[in-house]
Amino acid sequence: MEAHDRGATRAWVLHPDIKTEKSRRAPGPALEEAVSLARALPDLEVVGSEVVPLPKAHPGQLFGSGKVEELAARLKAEEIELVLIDGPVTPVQQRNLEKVWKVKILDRTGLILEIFSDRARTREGVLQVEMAALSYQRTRLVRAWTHLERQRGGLGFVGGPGETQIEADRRAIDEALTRLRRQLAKVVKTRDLHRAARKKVPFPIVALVGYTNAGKSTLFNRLTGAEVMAKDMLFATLDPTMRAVTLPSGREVILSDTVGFISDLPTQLVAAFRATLEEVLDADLILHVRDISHEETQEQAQDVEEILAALGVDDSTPQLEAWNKIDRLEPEARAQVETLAARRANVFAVSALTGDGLDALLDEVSEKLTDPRTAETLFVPFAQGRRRAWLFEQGVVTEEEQQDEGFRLQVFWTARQRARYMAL
Ligand SMILES: Nc1nc2c(ncn2[C@@H]2O[C@H](COP(=O)(O)OP(=O)(O)OP(=O)(O)O)[C@@H](O)[C@H]2O)c(=O)[nH]1
Ligand SMILES: [Mg+2]
Repeated sequence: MEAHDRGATRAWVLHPDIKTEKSRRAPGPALEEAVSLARALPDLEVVGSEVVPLPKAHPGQLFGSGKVEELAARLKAEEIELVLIDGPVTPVQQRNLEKVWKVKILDRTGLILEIFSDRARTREGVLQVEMAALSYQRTRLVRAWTHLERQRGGLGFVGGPGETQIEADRRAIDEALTRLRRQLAKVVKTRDLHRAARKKVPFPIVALVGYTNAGKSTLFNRLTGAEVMAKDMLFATLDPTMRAVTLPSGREVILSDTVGFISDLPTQLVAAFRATLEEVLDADLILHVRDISHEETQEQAQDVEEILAALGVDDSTPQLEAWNKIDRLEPEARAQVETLAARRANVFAVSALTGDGLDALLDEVSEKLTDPRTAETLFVPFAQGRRRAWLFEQGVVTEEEQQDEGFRLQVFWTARQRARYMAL
């Protein structure tokens, strides 16, 4: 979003509460989250917000005509320039509403893409956001194409007055996507090399994951003494950061802080950020940070688990949950949360802000990482070079001898590494 000379863009936030929607969210917290998302964009002033109850979505204008008129009057009186609609808006609905309301419209995906694009700092981050935005634009072109009508989108999307123009736009997008994919592959490769180098350092990797604003960066900073931006703002962190830390037990680990998750994370973003998100697949331990003081903490945890599962994280990576922000709870609620956490082996009630509960959590992190190792002899045929390379990457090879048909290797590894090798 561009900065306006005459101050912030005046914005209005709408959460359509569609009764027929299967994955309907509680409207109150959903609207609150949408407003937080809007606030996460710079140079934007959220003038007002509201839930719009809808029996069903209208194809042409999303809302019923009475509501559209009513909102038109309000938006005009408030001099609104941008309306954020927390949900999917079809290109046709968008064009129609922009015309009657004389405002610019951004839907949830468009808004999240704008935030990501504002946050991207590294080359990889910038490329990933560009790819996600283009893939999104492309789907809007395809849909508009069936209507052969002019349309505009939130990120200054291309408009095309007819089939040929749209076909041309689509081709241009495809070409741009191919270019980006190639550039990204190069960046990822460099990073993979760094990662391989890091793997040689025998420190296990602990990945912090969680819903946006759960307190990952606050915890990261507290444990590492780093100064990653931690703010009461959605998607404060975009680019992954890694730091070595010595735990109280003396054990050294590498802690990684990364982008937070959100419900209905645009698929284009998940696809584009796969490389970044997949770092958690490589982790030796996943630390799921939850804002236990949030009214939707349960739903948020479920969203995070779904995204982790979609990325391919399975039970082979040990997981711990940090129920964060206990300092925000009333004494009674806090005692209850602490009792509940104490009963579960992998759950710890903590406050990243005050430091409460962190010692117990870190002891368990150390504990979980000291997997017993065993020695074993393996035979790897020449044809399985990839498996042999993996063993070296993991740093588990203690001896190697070349034979007629392959290599005989002595390894010293954990049960988890063994299982992963077998699955290769
Ligand atoms: N009261 C309280 N506030 C906390 C605690 N941990 C984090 N916060 C606050 O919660 C907000 C979000 O914290 P971050 O550390 O930026 O959250 P994050 O998970 O990194 O968020 P993203 O980077 O957006 O995914 C900040 O205002 C923090 O100060 C805590 O234990 N107690
Ligand atoms: Mg963060």
